[in-house]
Amino acid sequence: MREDNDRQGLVLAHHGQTSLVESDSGDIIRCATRKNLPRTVCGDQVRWQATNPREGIITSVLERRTTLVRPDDRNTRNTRDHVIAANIDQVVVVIASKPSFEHGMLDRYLAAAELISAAPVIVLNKADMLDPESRARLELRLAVYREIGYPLLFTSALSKHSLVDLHQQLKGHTSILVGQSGVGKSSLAQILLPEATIRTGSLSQVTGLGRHTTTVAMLYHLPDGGNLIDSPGVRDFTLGEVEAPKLATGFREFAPYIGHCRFHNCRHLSEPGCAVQDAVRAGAISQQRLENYQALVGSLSSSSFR
Ligand SMILES: Nc1nc2c(ncn2[C@@H]2O[C@H](COP(=O)(O)OP(=O)(O)OP(=O)(O)O)[C@@H](O)[C@H]2O)c(=O)[nH]1
Ligand SMILES: [Mg+2]
Ligand SMILES: [Zn+2]
Repeated sequence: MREDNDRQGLVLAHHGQTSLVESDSGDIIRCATRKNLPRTVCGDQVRWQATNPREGIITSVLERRTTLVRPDDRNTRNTRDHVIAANIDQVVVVIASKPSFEHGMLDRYLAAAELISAAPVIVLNKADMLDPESRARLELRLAVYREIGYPLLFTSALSKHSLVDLHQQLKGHTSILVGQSGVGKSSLAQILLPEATIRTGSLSQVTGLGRHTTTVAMLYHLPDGGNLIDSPGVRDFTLGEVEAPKLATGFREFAPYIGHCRFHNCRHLSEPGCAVQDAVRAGAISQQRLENYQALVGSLSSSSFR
């Protein structure tokens, strides 16, 4: 419902009942949300009305071009999916040698980005901690992603110079930094956004893991154009309910083979005449990527496959 004194705004962050809205004139306004509206998220375009000079109320949320969603743990009673951010066009998956990463989670993030048609970028941060040998090992482990066309950047928050390519990659886009807690998302954001004050936190000495320092996703404007969203780290990232044929489109190198399997509803698990499995045998698709895809199919409830 559009009202005459409504103004346009951009949600920079959402916390509790309050959204931080940037007005069309660049002011930051604390806004409540009118009842019966969906919960606003970082990156939402909204219409709002002032209630006093620094406060207002959101009256409508404009249609979202994309949403990055993290489904809630199915083992808990809370089954509501959690929208992390809206209107993003690039997903920057940050990984590090410490805390270490596993390919399954990386592939789940990449698939999630593909499924919302956001461009994935892989950033291996804390490159300063790698000796030449471990760097070479990591390059080899990650080579498959370069081969299938994903930008793969090695960065270090200790060296501004190492961020030149990332800086270029972010220009003009609305990107979100995602990944495990403690990999250095906020540290990278702080260098890219020298005007901002962004909290970072050390790893736990006991577990070697991050301490979940960032608690809400926050959108910042990049000095050279574009937006960067710093998001809270996760322990794990799972995909929501996706049907197998759709899930396969989250693995971009499968594309030339999809539609060439013997069975039109092939799930590329162990069906005979599967073109994707043939491509793995022929060395055109990495075995590990197929296995990660298959693990994902297995982890989603059977009811979601039709
Ligand atoms: N050596 C080194 N340490 C880094 C680098 N980037 C971040 N760190 C350190 O790693 C720790 C975690 O950094 P954060 O930027 O808070 O990590 P985060 O990914 O934002 O973590 P959450 O907000 O919990 O998700 C801090 O102690 C940083 O100083 C890097 O490139 N090299
Ligand atoms: Mg952080
Ligand atoms: Zn198949």
